[in-house]
Amino acid sequence: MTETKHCAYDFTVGWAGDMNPPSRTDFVSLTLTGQGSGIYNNSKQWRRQSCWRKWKLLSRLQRNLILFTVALMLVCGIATNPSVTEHFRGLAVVAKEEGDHALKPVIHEVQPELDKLNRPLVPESPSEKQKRAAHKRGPPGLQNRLQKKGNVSDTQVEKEEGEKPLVNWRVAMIDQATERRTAKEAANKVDVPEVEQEGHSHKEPVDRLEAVRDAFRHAWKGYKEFAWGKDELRPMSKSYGEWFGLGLTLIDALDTMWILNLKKEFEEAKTWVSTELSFDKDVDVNLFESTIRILGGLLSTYHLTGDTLFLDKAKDIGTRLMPAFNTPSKIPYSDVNIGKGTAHPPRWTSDSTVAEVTSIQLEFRELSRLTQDTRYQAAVDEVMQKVHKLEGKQDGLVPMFINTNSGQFTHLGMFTLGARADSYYEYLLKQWIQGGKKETALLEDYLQALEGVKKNLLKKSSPNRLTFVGELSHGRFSPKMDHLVCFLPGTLALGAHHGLPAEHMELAKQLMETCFQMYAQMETGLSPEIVHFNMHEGSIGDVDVKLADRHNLLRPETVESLFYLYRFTKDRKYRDWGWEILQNFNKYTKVSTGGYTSINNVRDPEYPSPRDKMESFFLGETLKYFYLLFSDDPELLSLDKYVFNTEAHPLPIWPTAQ
Ligand code: DMJ
Repeated sequence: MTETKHCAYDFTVGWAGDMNPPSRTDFVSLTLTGQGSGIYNNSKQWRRQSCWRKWKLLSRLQRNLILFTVALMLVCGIATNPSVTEHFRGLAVVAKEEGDHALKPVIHEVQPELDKLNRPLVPESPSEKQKRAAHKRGPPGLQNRLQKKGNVSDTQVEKEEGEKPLVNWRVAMIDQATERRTAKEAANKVDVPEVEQEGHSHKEPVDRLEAVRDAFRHAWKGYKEFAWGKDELRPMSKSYGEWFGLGLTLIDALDTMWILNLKKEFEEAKTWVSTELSFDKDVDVNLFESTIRILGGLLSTYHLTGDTLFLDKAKDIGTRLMPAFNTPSKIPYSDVNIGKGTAHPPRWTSDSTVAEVTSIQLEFRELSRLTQDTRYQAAVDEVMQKVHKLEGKQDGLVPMFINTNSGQFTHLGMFTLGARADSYYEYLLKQWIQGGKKETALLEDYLQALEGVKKNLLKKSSPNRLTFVGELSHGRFSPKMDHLVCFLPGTLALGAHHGLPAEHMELAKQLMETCFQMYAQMETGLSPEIVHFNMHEGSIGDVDVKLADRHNLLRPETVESLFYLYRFTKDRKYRDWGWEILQNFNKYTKVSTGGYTSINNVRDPEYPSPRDKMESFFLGETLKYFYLLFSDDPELLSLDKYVFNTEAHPLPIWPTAQ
């Protein structure tokens, strides 16, 4: 049977056999030829000839239309296939990146930065709000603190075991991006947290302590393979960076390994300390950094293990740092050459920062107690006594700089609890605790400073009324808060635990919430280095982050405070917040070939932009505080027996007899 249909289009389709040219070129002739026509010939050659003949019979317009339609269908097909679009986007970006900078990893999806900064200035529609809320980690409007199912760290650890060696860092990042996608997909499927649902099930199918140990092992794997004995791992380029040339990460991590019961790793590191570590080196080190990380790390490891190897090394480095105090004012220089025994300020100034000169006391005081050599303690006590009496404070708040010649504060009128002043406040309280709560000048300075904070720096954000600590510059308030300030909730809670007013604990809880929001309100669920809080009525969000402040250096302060708050309140939400943060570190900063990297952009979950550096404090502090937060054992470094230095190295509270 042959059937010819005519439609009002200039289009002809012939299925087989009979070639019926369209009677008019402005009609579509659809010719259906069935078996019953008796002329069915399906040989290949016949089909080719017949098609070609039909094609030749078409008018030019008809042929063009057919070609155009086929081309259109092809383009639509390609455009709607996600794997193909992904591929093309990737290629475009790789091509651009290779032109820009040959060492940048593949970006899977790049939107212009500004595009994302342009958050709506007008209120969003409810559906838009929902969409954005779904993208946020944690509680938009302080509600949804439930974490999603799908433990990325588990996936990655499993993967690592059977993992093929990756060819280069670029592949490593691709690998991470794939893991992120998989985790996201998994997370989207189940919204109810596996670990603790509302009402607090005490069943914990995910072993959080083990997850921290896994994270440590992963960080250590990178350090061991690519940076053994060096200061810092550069995990993306599988290399290392030197700062002092003293194995900084290894020393900073010693007591963490002991606490996490990673015996094999600890023994390897100890062997390196006993056979390789030498301080007899012509090298300039920063007094503060080497005191809190190296001296502090060695002292605490000595206390935990009882091994005098660490005490001997502590004494060696402590003694080599002492020339820093040979200044006209007795306020120490920032830098010391530990080989030559000389010290000097930075090249551009004779100032030291106040935090640096007032946050070395716990360590030197402990060194004196252990060695019975009073010189260490005498040097650092003198600094505290001088600072105690100095002019230039405002309600107990200290400026950020102090001159090593005159012994006076400089850059007067600027007050912060962030960079350059932070641990001054922390060490006032901790020295008082370390010394058995007898040194009342320290306590007075601490209490007065807290009054100064309340009076000058404490404000509430809009719209959610988060309590935050801003800064003061010549009487002008700035709603800027460094992530570093997040040590404060923990310190306040510690003070309250040691008998200071209960209102300190209340303030600690409020600030803890704020510090958590600095993570939860970011697209990666990781805090930026600095935030600015909104204070005007009608603000859409509480937190603004400037382009230059979007990095995350794997810092510990919020996790540290979560640990204190959990220890003292036993409120499990602090653990859940910490767990959320740990998972986001795993999601966005874990490098599959080993190690974790600091990142440039906490607002871009598609491309957080790795900085290729694992800071020693990630192992020394961040992972240690995670472990202590998840541990059920209050006797594991009891806060009635130990005080942690500002690098998370526990030192004993002195027995009251002393
Ligand atoms: C650490 O070295 C210490 O915690 C210090 O007090 C502040 N900076 C880093 C961590 O952020």
